[in-house]
Amino acid sequence: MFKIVFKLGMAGVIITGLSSQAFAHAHLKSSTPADKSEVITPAELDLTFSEELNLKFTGVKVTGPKKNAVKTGDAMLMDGNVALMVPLSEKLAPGAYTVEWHALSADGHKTNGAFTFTVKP
Ligand SMILES: [Cu+2]
Repeated sequence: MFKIVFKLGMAGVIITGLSSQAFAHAHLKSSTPADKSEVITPAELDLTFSEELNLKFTGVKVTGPKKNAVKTGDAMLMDGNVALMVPLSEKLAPGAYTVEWHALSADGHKTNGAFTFTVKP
């Protein structure tokens, strides 16, 4: 009996492994500010993904012109849970910013990436 359960378990692992290739994960479709854009100081970041997100395991790390970590407020999901809104707690000084994001989609897959924007003087 144990062997059968074990085999079924292994089959499940293999099927899960294969099917994860077939489904789209949460890819970043668009953001505000947009990648490589020049903007006036934004009050928030909006990231729109291709799939519904799990807020608990989705977030961003924002790095400023002096490699400083930028403070962010509590992120929330919008637009049917495909968009992540991250309020910025401080006014961003002019310069280049990098947003590194990580996401867990509702189908249980993790993705990550980054985009940059520049705050105009
Ligand atoms: Cu997926």
